[in-house]
Amino acid sequence: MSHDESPAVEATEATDIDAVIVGAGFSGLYMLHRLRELGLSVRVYEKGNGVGGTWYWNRYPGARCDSESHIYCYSFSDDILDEWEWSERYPEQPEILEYLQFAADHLELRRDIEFNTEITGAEFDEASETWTVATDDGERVSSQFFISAVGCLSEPFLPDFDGLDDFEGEWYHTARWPESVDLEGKRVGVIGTGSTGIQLIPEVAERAGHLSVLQRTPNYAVPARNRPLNDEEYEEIRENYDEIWSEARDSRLGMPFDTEHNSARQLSEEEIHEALEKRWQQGGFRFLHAFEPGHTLSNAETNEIVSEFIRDKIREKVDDPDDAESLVPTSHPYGAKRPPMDYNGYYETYNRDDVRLVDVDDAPITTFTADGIQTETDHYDLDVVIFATGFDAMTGALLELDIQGRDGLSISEKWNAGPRTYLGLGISGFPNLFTITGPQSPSVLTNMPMAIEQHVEWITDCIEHMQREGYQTIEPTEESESQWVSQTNMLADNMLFSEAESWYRGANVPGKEQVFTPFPGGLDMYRDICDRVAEDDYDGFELRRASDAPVAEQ
Ligand code: N01
Repeated sequence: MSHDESPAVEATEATDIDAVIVGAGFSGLYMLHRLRELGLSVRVYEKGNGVGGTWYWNRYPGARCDSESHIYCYSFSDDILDEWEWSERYPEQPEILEYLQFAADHLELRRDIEFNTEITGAEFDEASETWTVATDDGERVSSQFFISAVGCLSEPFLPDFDGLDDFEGEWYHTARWPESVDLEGKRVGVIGTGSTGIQLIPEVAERAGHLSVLQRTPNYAVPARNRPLNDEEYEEIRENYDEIWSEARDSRLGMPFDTEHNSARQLSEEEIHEALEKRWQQGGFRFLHAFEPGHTLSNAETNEIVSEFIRDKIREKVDDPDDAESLVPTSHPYGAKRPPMDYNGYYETYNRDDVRLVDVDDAPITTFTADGIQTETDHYDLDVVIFATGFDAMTGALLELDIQGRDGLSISEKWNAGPRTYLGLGISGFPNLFTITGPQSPSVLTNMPMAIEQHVEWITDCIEHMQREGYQTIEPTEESESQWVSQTNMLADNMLFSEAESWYRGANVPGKEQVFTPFPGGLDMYRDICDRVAEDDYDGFELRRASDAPVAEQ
């Protein structure tokens, strides 16, 4: 063991199966279904006590998906599409959870899932060319394939505030929200105004006696314009599903929305305003389609027009001019951070007498006390504090698995200067490890189920190919990995992402290496690249037969 003295997996008797999958959310469930169809023996390990992944853990008031419900679901099964009906334009957390439970039952997936079980380590054994995976209940399982379906936003990030242990009130992180929390009449503080905070804050204001929102950076919230879906509308969606999915698959964001192909530069001021107002009324991610989304995200001039349009809308909604200016984002361009959605009057919430905006950029939080939060200038008395402070995104949950590849090299050692993958699907030095929506794949920059289905289907085809051709292992070459990392960085450098301190770049976690992690070229471009790689005999990967010299070096 050359790199890490402690083995990831203690040596005891292990069981043989074909594939281990970690996580029973959208990705893990579909991966299990597809590999079972190939005839593989598969086991899924899930740390929660039910299916759902993100939608199992994020139960905070107001939790809802910003992708429209009719496309935030599996497209692969006509049965599931026929039998399920979404009730609103954007699905609420309990409904998505119910949907995933329904899909798991429909596909009879639960018998291969071990709930309440955490992976404590995974180690690649070079002699047997298999993975040995250990769980927290002492089980060890050996398998040919090890597949991470842990998601991109799964490891909560809790800032390291002084004095939190001394706080005598209750505190919660939104991504570990208990079954029930009573906020009625209490003095509540919310830290964080990202997508989660913006969904949560109006709901908490309704329940709490008094709410203090501790904001460090204001954000650009666009109205979602949620509403119930009526029968005719649903009928039309059902009739057009083939077209909807085909457009979604061939789009940049995995969403079948018509895009204006104009850049703002070609339009008069009046035409620009009209285009933006039309999309503002449509709401949600459709707003991002007022101009070609890639253009808005890469052209500073166009972006400034869009950003200024939103700033004016914020000023119109907030009564107090000081609060309005504090809520107007100026430190980053629109879209350089993940755009949040406003479902229920986020900005108007600050017009309530029982809601106070606290600018913790001007006067940062210094410590928690027994009865609240002390900033550099004031003390806020609080009964409950809610951390809407986000995630150790993209890499956090994967690194938690303590994966060791060839020569005992761990992923955290390999990634000490930031994540390195080939296509976000595989990692050199880690044979037969697949990472669904891994770093450097489109994932969070798209409608997630579309990105997940593309990955799961690519992995399934790859494993089928290996079985057919008699290969034991597949692993990216270091060269292809380096090229992919450079290509992803180059695309990101040509966009405006570097102008925000975002979780896309790991900038939200102190000490984390700052590298832009999702592939920013769009799902359509990415799908073409992956298809070409497969057609070209898995170009950039090395395939080996059992205990053999390489069969095909690409
Ligand atoms: O987390 P975030 P999130 N002191 O990292 C603040 C997805 N999502 O959970 O901006 C004070 O965006 C931090 O401040 P700043 C979606 O992809 C999806 O909201 O760093 N404040 C920020 O305001 C989203 O982007 C849905 O200055 C501190 C906030 O906490 C992603 O999840 C719904 C602080 C964190 O914002 C993450 O969103 C909800 C400190 N020390 C979320 N540390 C769907 O629709 C952090 N903050 C599917």
